[in-house]
Amino acid sequence: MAWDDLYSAAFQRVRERLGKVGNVLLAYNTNIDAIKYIDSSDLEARIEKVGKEEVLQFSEELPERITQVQHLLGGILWSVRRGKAAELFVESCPVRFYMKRWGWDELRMGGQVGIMANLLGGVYGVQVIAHVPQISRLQASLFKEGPIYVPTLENRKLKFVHPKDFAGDEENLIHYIYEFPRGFRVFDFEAPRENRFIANADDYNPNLYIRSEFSENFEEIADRVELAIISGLQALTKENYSEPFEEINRHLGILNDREIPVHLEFAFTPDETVRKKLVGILGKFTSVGLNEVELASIMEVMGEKAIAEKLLAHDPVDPVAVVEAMLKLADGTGVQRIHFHTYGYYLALTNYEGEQVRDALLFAALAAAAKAKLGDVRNIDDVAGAMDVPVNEKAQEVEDVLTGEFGLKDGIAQLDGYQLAFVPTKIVEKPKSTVGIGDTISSSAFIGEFALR
Ligand code: 8BR
Ligand code: 8BR
Ligand code: GLC
Repeated sequence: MAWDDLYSAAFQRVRERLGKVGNVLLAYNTNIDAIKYIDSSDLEARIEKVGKEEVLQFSEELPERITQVQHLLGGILWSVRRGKAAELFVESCPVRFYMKRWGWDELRMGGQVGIMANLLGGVYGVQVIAHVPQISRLQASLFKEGPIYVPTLENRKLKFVHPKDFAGDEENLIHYIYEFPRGFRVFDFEAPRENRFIANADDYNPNLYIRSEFSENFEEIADRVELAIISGLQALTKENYSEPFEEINRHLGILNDREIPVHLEFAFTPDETVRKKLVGILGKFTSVGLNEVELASIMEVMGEKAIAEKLLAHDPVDPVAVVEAMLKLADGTGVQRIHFHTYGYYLALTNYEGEQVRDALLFAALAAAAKAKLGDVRNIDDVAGAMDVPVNEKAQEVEDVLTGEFGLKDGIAQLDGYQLAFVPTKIVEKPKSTVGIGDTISSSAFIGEFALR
């Protein structure tokens, strides 16, 4: 069948059944994204002012965290030069103040939880319970209308309210997102791809702060949900991970006891100790979502250096290397579903069969194209509108390879003990922004699959 036909059939089916998806728990990271579309002469002037040589040095090698303006500008330049995303924690108050004065063009919902809550609750109409570490008035105002709830205590009784109805005004957790388009020029550098650099001025999410309403009532919260998506573990370090990991393990135990499928949105985890620990607990998750850099970084800590290198060597990413890596990860951890996404195509390896896996990926690709095009998906018609975006041409060679290697047909192949699902994605030529597309893809596919079951 032609991909366009598969796309429209999948969209219709998922749309009709979204109402059947039960409550979804989303934990743990929510923040405010202050998005600045950077201007090249402004950036050049700022770099000259604080010392070009030093800034250039940090654009060769990222500092571990931001303690001076040179780190901030160097980090932005690091991302521009490679067309790669990166995120660093801002420790210094003067740098936080510098960013505040530099300003932003747009305030948007941020963090995997916040972005997914607005998409699932605000667009798909699925009930969600979200963990929001700090509910400031600004943070609350960024939630869409819809069945989005946070737990609160009233006379020591647990209640669920929309974040806008949460009484109290807590801190603003701001992440400054510096976005640039493909071809963006600074000095002699030119961005090979659109992307962003994130400067994280937030003391809660990086430490995986968990609210007491959540930790003290987790059983009761788990009793109310049918699915869970976990994220936000990526910023932990070997210094601070052990306490949050204990709590997360407790939560996973409670969810596992109730047989609630749990998805982990992996996200780039720079600390190797934490990454290893994450791989170690992956078997407690039903599903995991990741991109090529994240998969390669996992292969590295699993001692598979050669596969890691292969994953980063080609554009589009070599699908045979991806399948090899996914099989290693599935066999090594017992995770039942691995959803891989990259520029141009997605793959899902599952230890169960069915076309719903592929159809959910198609639905996710439409949501991703809508997000890329508009920056924010406002309603389900925006997702339908993405049908007009053309299917990525480069994906044909990927499909041919998979057909030759594994006998792929209509995007589905059988491997020993697993099913492989493939879809070519729709690529928006000039995306509005890049932040949050990965979250849109993973949550739409996970929820879409359950809608179709
Ligand atoms: P994309 O360009 O496809 O978005 O992927 C780049 C990857 O590099 C992302 O997964 C990004 O998060 C990751 N990355 C690298 Br490399 N260094 C990083 C860092 N210091 N902090 C966060 N992410 C980083
Ligand atoms: P990560 O941030 O987790 O890497 O997710 C980004 C994903 O967004 C990519 O894997 C790619 O599939 C998708 N994407 C990007 Br980046 N740019 C896109 C575009 N212009 N149109 C559609 N999807 C895009
Ligand atoms: C990370 C960032 C957050 C951003 C999100 C998008 O969680 O910290 O600012 O909104 O990624 O995926």
